[in-house]
Amino acid sequence: MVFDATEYPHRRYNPLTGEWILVSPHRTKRPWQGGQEKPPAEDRPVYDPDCYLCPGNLRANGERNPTYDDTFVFVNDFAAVLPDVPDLDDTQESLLRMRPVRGEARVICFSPRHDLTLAQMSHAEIALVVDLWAEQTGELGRRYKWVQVFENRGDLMGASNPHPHGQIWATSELGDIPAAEDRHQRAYYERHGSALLLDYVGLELEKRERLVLENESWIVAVPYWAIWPFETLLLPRKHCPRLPDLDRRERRDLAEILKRLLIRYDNLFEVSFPYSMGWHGAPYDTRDGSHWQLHAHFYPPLLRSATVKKFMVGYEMLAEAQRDITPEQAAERLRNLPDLHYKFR
Ligand code: H2U
Ligand code: ZN
Repeated sequence: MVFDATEYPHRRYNPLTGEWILVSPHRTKRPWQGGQEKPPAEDRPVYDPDCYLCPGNLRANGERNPTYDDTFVFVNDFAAVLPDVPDLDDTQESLLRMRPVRGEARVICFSPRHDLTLAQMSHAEIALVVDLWAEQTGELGRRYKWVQVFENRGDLMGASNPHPHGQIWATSELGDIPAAEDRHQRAYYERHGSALLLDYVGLELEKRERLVLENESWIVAVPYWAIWPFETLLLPRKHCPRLPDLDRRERRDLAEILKRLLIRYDNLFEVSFPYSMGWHGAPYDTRDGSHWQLHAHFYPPLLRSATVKKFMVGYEMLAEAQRDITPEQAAERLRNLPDLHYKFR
């Protein structure tokens, strides 16, 4: 017997977090008689009088949105973190430890149009969202260690509203995932004298089997250690620690590659594709960001059709994450999809 990674179960290592994932490529043909999700409603009006994000409308706390023309940011009316929290000593010796956390949460509308998604916006409109992500990150980074820019898209990911929007949570403490990424990138840099994710970009450009898209400034790959079936990692080709460090060219190219990626995702099952995405830049308590390479994670929950979702249950909850199709197979499917959105065909 010869080991073939497209046939035999194996584990893959995630060098960013130090976690392992179980890959079961022989399992893709199993039948599914479980739950099916409803595909999202596709026809939305340009303006919805009941939407709390549309221009000019009232929000839950009674404030009225301005009649904005492109992007719009406001403080989350139900913020999970607050700026004013009293001090508390961390009782490190106790089994019952607690630490206070300070922060701010904001909501950002990508467009005044209720009916659009990022995939359907123009390059110029997406570039304004990129600029806003960068500007907000820089501003909050002056006061907080961690700035998490993210988007939850679609009912399946628990988005509360289809209006194109994202969120930003800034916190005085690093979350567990960025803390692990920081530790692993730092250790790699100390050992090799180069940045982990820049070396990874080089590897993916050389091997090409997990590459989905590339342009002058960016690449998109299904990472070797991907957990979600069609998970991707978006990375700049050159060293860049944080969103505000991106130059004009990189921002323009980012808008271009984002649109192409999101169109491919929509084309995969011909449905407005649900996902959670977010940016990881160097924590703001680090002066020297040499070890850290900016990147965005895309985590889509769909598995084999618009209606069959991947569940992280059982073994995944109790032992470690698991996937069926290999990252290489997922990358090939994404790579072969057209650049033209299915709605315009
Ligand atoms: P999600 O769709 O990703 O849940 O983001 C919507 C956010 O908008 C959510 O965090 C906030 C919710 O707290 N929100 C307001 O700030 N004002 C409102 O009037 C309703 C929802
Ligand atoms: Zn709306």
